Amino acid sequence: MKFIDEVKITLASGRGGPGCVSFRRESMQARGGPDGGNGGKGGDVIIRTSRHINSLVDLRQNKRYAAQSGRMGEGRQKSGMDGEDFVLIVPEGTVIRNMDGEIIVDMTGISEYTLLKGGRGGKGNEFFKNSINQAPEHAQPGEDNEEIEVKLELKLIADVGIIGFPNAGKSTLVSRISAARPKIADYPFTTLTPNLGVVKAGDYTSFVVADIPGLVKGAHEGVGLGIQFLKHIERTRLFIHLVDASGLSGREPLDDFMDINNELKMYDENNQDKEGFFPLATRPQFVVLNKIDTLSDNQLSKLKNKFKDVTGSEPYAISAVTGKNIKEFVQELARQILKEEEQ
Ligand SMILES: Nc1nc2c(ncn2[C@@H]2O[C@H](COP(=O)(O)OP(=O)(O)OP(=O)(O)O)[C@@H](O)[C@H]2O)c(=O)[nH]1
Ligand SMILES: [Mg+2]
Repeated sequence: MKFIDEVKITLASGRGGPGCVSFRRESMQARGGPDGGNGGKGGDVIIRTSRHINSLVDLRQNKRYAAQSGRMGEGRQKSGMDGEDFVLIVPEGTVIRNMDGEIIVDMTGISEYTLLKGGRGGKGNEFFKNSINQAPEHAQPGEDNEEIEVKLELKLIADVGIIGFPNAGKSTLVSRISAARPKIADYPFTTLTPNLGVVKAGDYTSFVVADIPGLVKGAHEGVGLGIQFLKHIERTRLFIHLVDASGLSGREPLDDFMDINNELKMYDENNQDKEGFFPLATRPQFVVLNKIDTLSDNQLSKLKNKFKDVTGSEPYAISAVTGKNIKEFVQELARQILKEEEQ
């Protein structure tokens, strides 16, 4: 199944109902005083979040969603019925943009938002009665509705994003630390859509990691699967930068590390004008050497030093396959996430 995270729809509130022109019927009089009621109010378009849905797939069924219009007023001062609101249920974290790409509302931490107001009902002729004109023949039309075309965008709400070259072992790591079971294989571009995994670190702490398709040098120019998947981890607090330490790829682990960081910089440059954008290159990174089961102690310590010279601190060293150092790594990650949350 394709990962659906973007949908374009038109939303419309309801028009106001027209006011009514009516005159009382009285037994001895041909025409009594005006008694036309007001039109009903049109329904609003309300956006509401739900934790029970996690994709926008259901919204693909229709292109246009509309609230009901208000009904016309009636004689005997009876108001028309208000139109029913249209409630659009979206997953938490859905961002709604207009067609120029500007954010209208970000449904993160907001449970309900009135996007469009229904039109007001028109006044009936009774309203226009005064000492000069006691028999007004006119009523107001209902107010127009509002209509807008919007783009809904759902970003995965993950705390930690895993970045790295294809085949670095990102999916293996996710399957090792969470209940998620992404596809794992010994060739690049195994992961084609992002996967989320919930990691339990102790009885009361858990966090969400996102495994995204691997990046390669030139990704910002469309090489490999491109960098469109980075948008799924724009919101994460931290990155795990996973590096294949085995050397079996034929590339230098440190080159891989630098190449990916460079791609993040390019991504930032290309997106810096987007409203609400939060740059990736400066996000805290956990630098993690994976596949250390393939290295001797000596090789590993040399490699660690190379990284330390560049980053200023010693990288983590794990084996996603054998599980070496994974427990400690997860604990450290959880500590760091809690610290970020407190800030
Ligand atoms: N020896 C060894 N192999 C590993 C380790 N972790 C992952 N691998 C192997 O590396 C290969 C790629 O693993 P994946 O988890 O699919 O890699 P990925 O980073 O998700 O790759 P893409 O989805 O293509 O980006 C698989 O054959 C794994 O078994 C490790 O710690 N040690
Ligand atoms: Mg993968």
